[in-house]
Amino acid sequence: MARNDSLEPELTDHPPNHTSQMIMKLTQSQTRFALRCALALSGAVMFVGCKPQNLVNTAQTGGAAEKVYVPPGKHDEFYNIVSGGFSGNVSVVGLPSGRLFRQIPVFAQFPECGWGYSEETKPMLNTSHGQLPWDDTHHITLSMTKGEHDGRWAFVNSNNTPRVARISLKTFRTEEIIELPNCAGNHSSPFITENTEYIVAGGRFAVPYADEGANPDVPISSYKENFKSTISFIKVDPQTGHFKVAFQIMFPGMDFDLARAGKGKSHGWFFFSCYNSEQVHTLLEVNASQNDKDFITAINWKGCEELVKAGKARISRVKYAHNVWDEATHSGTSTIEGEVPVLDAKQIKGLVYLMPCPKSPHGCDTDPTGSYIVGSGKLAAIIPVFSFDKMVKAIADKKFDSDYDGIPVLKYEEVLHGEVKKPGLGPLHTEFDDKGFAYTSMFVSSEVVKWDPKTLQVIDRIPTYYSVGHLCVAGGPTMKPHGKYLIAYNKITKDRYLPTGPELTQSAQLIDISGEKMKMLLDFPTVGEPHYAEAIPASMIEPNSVKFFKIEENKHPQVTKSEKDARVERTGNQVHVFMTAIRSHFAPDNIEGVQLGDEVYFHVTNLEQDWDVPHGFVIKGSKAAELLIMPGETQTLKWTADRVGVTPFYCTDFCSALHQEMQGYLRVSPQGSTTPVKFGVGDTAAAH
Ligand code: RUQ
Ligand code: CUA
Repeated sequence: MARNDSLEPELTDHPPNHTSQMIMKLTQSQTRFALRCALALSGAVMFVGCKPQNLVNTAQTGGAAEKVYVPPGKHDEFYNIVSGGFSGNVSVVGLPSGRLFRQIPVFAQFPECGWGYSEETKPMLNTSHGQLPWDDTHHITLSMTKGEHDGRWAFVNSNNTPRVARISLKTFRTEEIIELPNCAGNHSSPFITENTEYIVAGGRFAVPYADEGANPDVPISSYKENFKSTISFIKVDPQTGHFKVAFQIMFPGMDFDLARAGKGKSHGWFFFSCYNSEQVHTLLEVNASQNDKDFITAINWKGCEELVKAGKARISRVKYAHNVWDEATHSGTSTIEGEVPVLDAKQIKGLVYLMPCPKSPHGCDTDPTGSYIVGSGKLAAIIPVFSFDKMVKAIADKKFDSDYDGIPVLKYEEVLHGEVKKPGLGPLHTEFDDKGFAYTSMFVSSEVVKWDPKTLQVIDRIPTYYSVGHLCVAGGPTMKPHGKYLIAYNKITKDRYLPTGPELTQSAQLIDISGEKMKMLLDFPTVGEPHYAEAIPASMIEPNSVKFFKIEENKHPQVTKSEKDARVERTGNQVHVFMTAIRSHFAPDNIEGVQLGDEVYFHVTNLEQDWDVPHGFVIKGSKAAELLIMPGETQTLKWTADRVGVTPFYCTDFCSALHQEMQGYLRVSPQGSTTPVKFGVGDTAAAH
């Protein structure tokens, strides 16, 4: 079969090792289809082998290289803000080049810049469990105004210990992290409303509530009675971006997976996919695939907001951390919050409905007009598209099937716009372009399928290498997609790159969607395992990028604004070094009078007032990572004097021709020694 001769699912270009994996993931109803594919596949392999096929398909040749080539000195057209999955962080990639510019540390300690190691950044990783060094990021959301990107912030979730973070797109730094109480497995998160009114986060695991008065020590087998799922609405301050958990909605135990806000006509609603409507607690692989349909949960959040305002929510007393970075003090603070309003989905009549959705839905995506809601059942052989208008009508006409634990279930046929037939296997996520088309990732059949949301006709398909998860169309989740590129984030790369032992890199593949047919342009390795990503035109971010911090605005309590103020102070067994860094020396760079067992705090201020001149600081035996101090900033490294002698310190960032000279010594004497505290630079060492 020649490529793209037919728009029927076609699997002839995958290597043999992929077949068995595919078949394992199929349900009975799909086996016949899969067998046909497998037969075709083995035929293809016998004929041509898999390598040549790969080459043919990748090299959509002629001009692909040119289209991704950004000549030296020129900038990329888009920023791609990409979740790092199990790296715990976020990466910033240029498109179309695929070049990695930065990793933004968020939920994982990051030794490269001291995130989570410096005294100022430690509070950012605080939680009700204490300081956590790692988490798992899944989804990126960019801030919006009137349903369009506004280039202010990126938001990202942590999945394991439920938190949501806000990243400034001016400094590319994490500015805020809030923990979500009454929640476990923060997967359906963070998703955003049209004007960044709320960031919304749904829990994947139902758990017994452990708030005031509740006893969470219950048998796991009492899931149906005792386990609850929670969706959190986090209010975002329109000026500062600061978070507040405005309210939560408690649901019967079901697994919320993904979500999207309504837009335009459906603004005011939120849609969540959920699986495990069976409410099982073991071997979900089998037990949670029994029901033919799970649900898309539709929530009228504007109505919920009103109820909370009217004082109708129960106040749940719980402890959760709220960490805020202050750009003036260059420091984070962590506050433990104590309560959150909770609504019960069963009791808020008229605000929550369930739409049946086939086969354990994963992705739940709304189109740019807000008319359609696409559910992607991981095990379904079709893609159901729901109509917002029909949903509103079905609610008005009371077209209910039944109720699910007290929540009305709408009739499938009454809310369905239609089904995309034979889209491929294992639909996961859908994105939208600027011309009104939809693109769905097919995990099992490793391809992207382009279709028309109005007619539900498949228009084009392109293979990915392999097992694609999320897609990103630039501006895809907004009301005004930028289009042009689609990036496929693949889970498995197998034979695509030079092998690196048992672990292979995940990959991103850049696909040109400007024409009728999709064209693969490039694939490039990623950091960690990207789940979702967003892309935004560079022109919306680049002009606002912060170049340095103004030293006169530095309000760090231990700032040293000029070299003449550099000093060493002892209080008990704590020694505070107020140090400056400027090309190419530290002041002071000779320090004496420290004693064995002292806790030494190096408060280093980078006095540079110029773009791209960070200084690093580290001292031998440091149990923290280095500091990487931006121009105008102050950061603190804590170090314990654990042996007598003279210990060197140096700058780790190549800052000038004399960077290698940017070094110094600290003398440690025995406890009780009479060596006076003495410090200096040049020969000005003064005794104190
Ligand atoms: S997920 S690959 Cu964590 Cu968004 Cu679907
Ligand atoms: Cu400062 Cu190298």
